[in-house]
Amino acid sequence: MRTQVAIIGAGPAGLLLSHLLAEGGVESVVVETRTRDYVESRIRAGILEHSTVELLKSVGLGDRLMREGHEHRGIYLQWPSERHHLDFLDLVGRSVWVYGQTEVQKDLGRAREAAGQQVIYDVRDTAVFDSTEPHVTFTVDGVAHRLDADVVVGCDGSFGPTRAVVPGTTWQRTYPYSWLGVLADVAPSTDELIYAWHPDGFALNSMRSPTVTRLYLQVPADTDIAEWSDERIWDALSIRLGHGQDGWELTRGPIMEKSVLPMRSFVQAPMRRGNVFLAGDAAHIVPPTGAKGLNLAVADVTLLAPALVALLTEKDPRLADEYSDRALRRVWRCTHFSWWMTTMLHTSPDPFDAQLQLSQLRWVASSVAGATGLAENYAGLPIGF
Ligand code: RFL
Ligand code: PHB
Repeated sequence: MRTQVAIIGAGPAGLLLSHLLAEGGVESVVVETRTRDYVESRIRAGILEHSTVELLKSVGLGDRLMREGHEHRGIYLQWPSERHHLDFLDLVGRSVWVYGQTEVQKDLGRAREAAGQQVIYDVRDTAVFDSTEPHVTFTVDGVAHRLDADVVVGCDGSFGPTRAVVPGTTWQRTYPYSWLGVLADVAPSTDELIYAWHPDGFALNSMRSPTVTRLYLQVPADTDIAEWSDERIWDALSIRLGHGQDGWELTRGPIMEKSVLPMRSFVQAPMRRGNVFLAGDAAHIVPPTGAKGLNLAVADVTLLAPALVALLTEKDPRLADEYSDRALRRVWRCTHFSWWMTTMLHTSPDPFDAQLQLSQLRWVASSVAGATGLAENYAGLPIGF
């Protein structure tokens, strides 16, 4: 097989890149190790920042998002006995949208299908070769295939094989806690997300739709999910989110899914070697507290697609040469913001940290300068920042 751009991974980065390349007249083939059903149902991120929404709308992927997604003006920041609303629209003129990554994946999958685009699911043994003849090998049902391309892009997430062929410098930070995430079949108890600091640990009240709630609890990094019965989860959420405070109630319901998500910050640079590029989680991971992972993947491919179109159709390498440096500016901004939100909201064993965190929270919630800084980063800086 031969194509112009071989893309490894059919997550949001890979499928959106394929979509944007097709808009620019460049052909691509996507290979994905999981089945399409799996990719479209795995529960991950839920918040789209302003520039992600604008980009999806501008390339014909915004219809269902506008119909079924929910625009949020801001978030609530909370600590015991206080809840403050930060209104991003008032502060920075930009909002965010609640629209699950599962829905983004379905929209992208349908768009690729409608365009007759080749996405090969359920492949095994993917290997990436960077040389004067870049190519990818893989097997499908035990049969070996080779895909030759002008360029290979690794959109294969945090555990994919492409990162290893783009050697560089890595930076990382681990955190001594994880998130226990649950999806519950119950109407959200809040109109907008609640980020709650509590001495027992952080809690987040998010949502997916008017009937489905997404909630998270800070738990120790080595937590065994078997130790968390549904009742224990709801009890902890009620305490940390402030059930009963000022008449607010957390409504309980059947838990459809629960899992423990490790937290990590990771950046690898540069995001290119020769004809092989990296985008999304393949190059960087952020802890989910700033809701940035999916949005950063979108921002990367928004820069990479025009760079590859110029390289492959006009033989103009300038944007491709600038890609890694430009993408990394935003990556480091989001890495800092995600680390800052994480360390401000997750409790540590050191009581000194708690005082600093509460002071920081009071400042963010009461000062226009503090609130604007959070709003600007959360609602997202313009692409190319
Ligand atoms: P993805 O979505 O991980 O997609 C990578 C794709 O590459 C495939 N792949 C391969 N394909 C072919 N051959 C191979 N050898 C391959 N190895 C891997 C994978 O199957 C996959 O389909 O990366 P992408 O596109 O860069 O998108 C990034 C976002 O998905 C990610 O940043 C966010 O979802 C992060 N994230 C979350 N963010 C939030 O804001 N809130 C969350 O609750 C949240 N939950 C999560 C998450 C990420 C998770 N990961 C990566 C483990 C929960 C999890 C479990
Ligand atoms: C989610 O709904 O999954 C979600 C929302 C906000 C975050 C992280 C996850 O910061």
